[in-house]
Amino acid sequence: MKERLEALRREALDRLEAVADAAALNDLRVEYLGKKGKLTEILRGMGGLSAEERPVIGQVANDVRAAIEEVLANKQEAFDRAETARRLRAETIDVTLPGKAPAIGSLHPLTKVQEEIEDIFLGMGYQIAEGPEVETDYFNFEALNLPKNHPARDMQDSFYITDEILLRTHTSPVQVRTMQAANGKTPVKIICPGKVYRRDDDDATHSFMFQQIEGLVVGPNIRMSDLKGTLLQFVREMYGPQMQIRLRPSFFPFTEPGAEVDVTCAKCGGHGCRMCKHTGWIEILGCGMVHPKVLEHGGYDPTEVSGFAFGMGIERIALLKYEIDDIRHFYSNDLRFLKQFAKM
Ligand code: 2NL
Repeated sequence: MKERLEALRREALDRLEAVADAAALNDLRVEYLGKKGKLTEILRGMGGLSAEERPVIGQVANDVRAAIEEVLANKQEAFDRAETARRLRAETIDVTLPGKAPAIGSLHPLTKVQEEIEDIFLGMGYQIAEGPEVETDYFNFEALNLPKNHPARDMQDSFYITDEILLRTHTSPVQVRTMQAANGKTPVKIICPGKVYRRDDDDATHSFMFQQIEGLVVGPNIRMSDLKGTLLQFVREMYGPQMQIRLRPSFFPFTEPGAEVDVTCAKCGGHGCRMCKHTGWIEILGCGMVHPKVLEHGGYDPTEVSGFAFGMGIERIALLKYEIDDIRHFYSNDLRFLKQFAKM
């Protein structure tokens, strides 16, 4: 039995010496040391040994097992080391390679123009006020001196939700809400940016939704000259110090008097061109002195305070600033269009 054990040791060690990979190593472990392995098979014959022989053979068997286990462990460690080295080589990254730049988005051109306008008025001491896009008939029309049956209130022109609730058609309701919240105190000096909705058919210059900024100043002795000076300052900061404005009489139900404001045509510098239809002027906004009835709805006594207001479409300001020919570019989300504003 001792000879069989020694032969087993030699055979096992020889084969372990030649083993090629970790899988083959494991096969040998099972073949020699496993529960149904060759060593166990030999030891099964120990029952037939005498009491003196048994510990001697037992000692040999343990030596053989230990010898095989030691070589198995050494081989296993060598294979593990080789595998780790192979993986490290395979997973090497060249940290000196140029990286892939992440795609960085940019603000929408309308957002940029809105922020630019906001900054100009913040610089003149205005506060920004916002309010709901779903409005009541009272705040959107009634309080702005557009009584029931006024043609501008035609159901066909607005998005009504119920008889009394609609999508706001201008940001003016925010201004009425702000006046009421001020509780008769002055000054009120705000701009109101936001989305407004009108039931227009979309074309190059109209959209059912557009973004408006309105301004409102209420206080004692607020005059038309304050309005004019404010708008001139705004236009020069927005378009350049050489710009001029002119006011033409106009009508809005919520102003008295009302006016439309033209600015020097940026394309020809006022000399006349196709863009300004050879007038030298481009219309950019509407304005006026706040109508006494609107002041009353705001909680003021129109014999004690006065106010001016103005309103502009952000799309129109942006179209002129960037010489864009169609308002629909702003809403189509074509990256070829939007990317042109990324670095501006
Ligand atoms: C335009 C013209 C305008 C106003 C808006 C206003 C608001 C109050 C009282 C009086 Cl609370 N007026 N807003 C005045 C004149 C013109 O907007 O072209 N918008 C796109």
